[in-house]
Order: sequence, then C-alpha cells, then structure tokens
Amino acid sequence: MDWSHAGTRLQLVLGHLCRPSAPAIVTHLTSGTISPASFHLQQFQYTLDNNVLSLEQRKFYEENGFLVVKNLVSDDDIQRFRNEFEKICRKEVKPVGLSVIRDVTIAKLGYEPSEKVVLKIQDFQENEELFRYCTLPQVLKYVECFTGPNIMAMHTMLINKPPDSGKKTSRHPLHQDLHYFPFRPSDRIVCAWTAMETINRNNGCLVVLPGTHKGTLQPHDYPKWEGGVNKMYHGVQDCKQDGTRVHLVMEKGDTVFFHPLLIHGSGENKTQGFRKAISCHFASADCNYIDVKGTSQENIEKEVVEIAHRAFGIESNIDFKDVWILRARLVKGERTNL
Ligand SMILES: O=C(O)CCC(=O)C(=O)O
Repeated sequence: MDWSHAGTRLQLVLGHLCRPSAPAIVTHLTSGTISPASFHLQQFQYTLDNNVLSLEQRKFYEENGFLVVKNLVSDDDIQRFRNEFEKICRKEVKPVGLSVIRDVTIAKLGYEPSEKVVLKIQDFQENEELFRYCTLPQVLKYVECFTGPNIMAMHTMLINKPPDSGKKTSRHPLHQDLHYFPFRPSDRIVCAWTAMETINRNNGCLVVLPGTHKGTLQPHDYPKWEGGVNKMYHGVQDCKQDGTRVHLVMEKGDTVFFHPLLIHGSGENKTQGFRKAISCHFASADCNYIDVKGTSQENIEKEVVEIAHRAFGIESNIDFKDVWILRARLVKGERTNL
C-alpha cells in the first residue's frame, strides 16, 4: 500500500469525521413486486422486506448468497470512473486518503507511474469522483435490501487486474470478505461489485461458491502459491473445492451483490488488457465493532495495524477498529455505531 500521504490523510479523515453527516440519498422504492401475504417473512434471514427485490430475487440471494443485477451502472458513469482512475495512476490527481497497490510481480520491476503498474486502488472515500459510485441511487436501492436504511460505505476498491505475468499472481484466492471486517452482524453487510467492461473466464471473472454464506468464518492465510501472492490476498485455508463453483460472466455495468461470508475469488487474467471492476462494501450503520482478539482474524488485524503504525507512527496508537472508523462514510440515513 502507498501510505505516503498518510499524514495528510489522517488530518483529512479526522476532519471528515467531524463534519456533519453526508447528505442523505433519497431512494424511491419500486412497489408491487411481491405481495407480503404470499410468503412468510420469517423464512428470510439475509434480505429485508422493502419491496425492491422480487420474491424470486430474494429467494435466490437467501439460497446462494449473491445476486447479479444486469446493466445497473451506466456507460457514462463507468467512463468517469475509468478517467479518474487513469488520472490517479498518472499522478495527475492528489491521492488523498487512497492506497495505490501494485501487483507483486510488477512492483519489483518499478515502472513509471501508469495504469500498467497498479493492481488496485483502495479507500477512495475522499475522492468525490470515484466515491460517486457508492452514492449512485440505483446501487443504494439494492444495498438497502441487505443493510436496511442507514448505510455506511466501509471499503472501496477499483481493481485493475493486470495481464498475468505467467506466475498466476493475477489470481485472487478463494476467501470470505468478513475475514477483513471487525464489525457485525454479517448479514447486514453486502458488497456491490460492478464490471467496468465484459468480464469472463479469459480476463479473470469472479468465481463464487453458492450457499457458502450460510457457513461460518473460516481461518484465512496467504496461500502457498509458487509464484507468490499479492499483499493481503489471504485465502481460506484448506478450502475444499468440491462444491459447485459458479463463474460470474458479466457485461459492463452489471453488478453483483454478495454476502461477506460467501467464498469467492477471481481467476487469472489471460488477456493483455487490464480487467477493471469497481466495488464497495456497505454495512448497516447499526452494525457494531467487535474485538477480534483470540479469533481467526488476529492475523489480518496484525497486518493492518502494522501498516497503520508505519503510516501514522506507532505513537498514534491506532488500532484495527480506528482504521475502519477512518474509512467509513455515511451514504444514506443516519450514522449510528460505525
Ligand atoms: O475483482 C477481483 O478480482 C476480486 C475482488 C475480491 O474478491 C476482493 O477484493 O475481495
């Protein structure tokens, strides 16, 4: 991660935390998709009843832990995200708060700044152009089905999967996103991940193990891959891969919403292009932080806190929860616990 702007970042983010709440985004719910009398509310655990999802969509998410919505984000918006990403890579935009992460193999080669050396950027909550993604009404309309009406954007990423160098480091190991999160309950957290171009098995689409969101959080660590693996790319240890795997082939603008316990990853990019997707993890503002001491999440806590101490100084005493407080930004309703 590039934490070189961390000092400025801390000031800015602390400033941001003192600001009044971000303006609420008013969502106009569609109505009449399901008749409340036609099903039993108690059978749903992972979705909320707000008349946005059809009964079929709700059942699909309940059963599988993900839902793809076709053509949700416009070409114009995607072009704007792409333009901003390219400007950040060329260092034409101040990377306030951003972490710019390089692919493990490319990082060693030390290219000049360009999109060709950037694996992903993360924490764009202070970049208004990219953060527009997290406030798009059509995205929040769906997010609310999983989080409820008070919504925090917790974790933002634009992933620029590079052509594989032959070492298969462009793969993302199978993992559960909850491994990284010290907040609960997991059922009120959802990831929105939007394809910024056609994404298929050739350029490394998402792979999901349907139904795994019904399980528990499993121990994660770095996979022992020969060519190496990117920083923080932990995978489920001893992941049994005998269940059904679904490859999510998506067109530009298609968006998948998925549960943080869903086991997923992404394949090698066998093309010469840089495969792009933009994503945000949202959580209900009513979620609570938890202490991960003594749990399988201790290893990621240690890694994150070490990076934060390098950035802010060990005397800052910043802890895992603080890192998340700095990232979190309200996008709808009221800020409560996070
Ligand atoms: O976009 C990808 O390749 C995978 C992203 C992902 O699974 C993650 O960052 O958790």
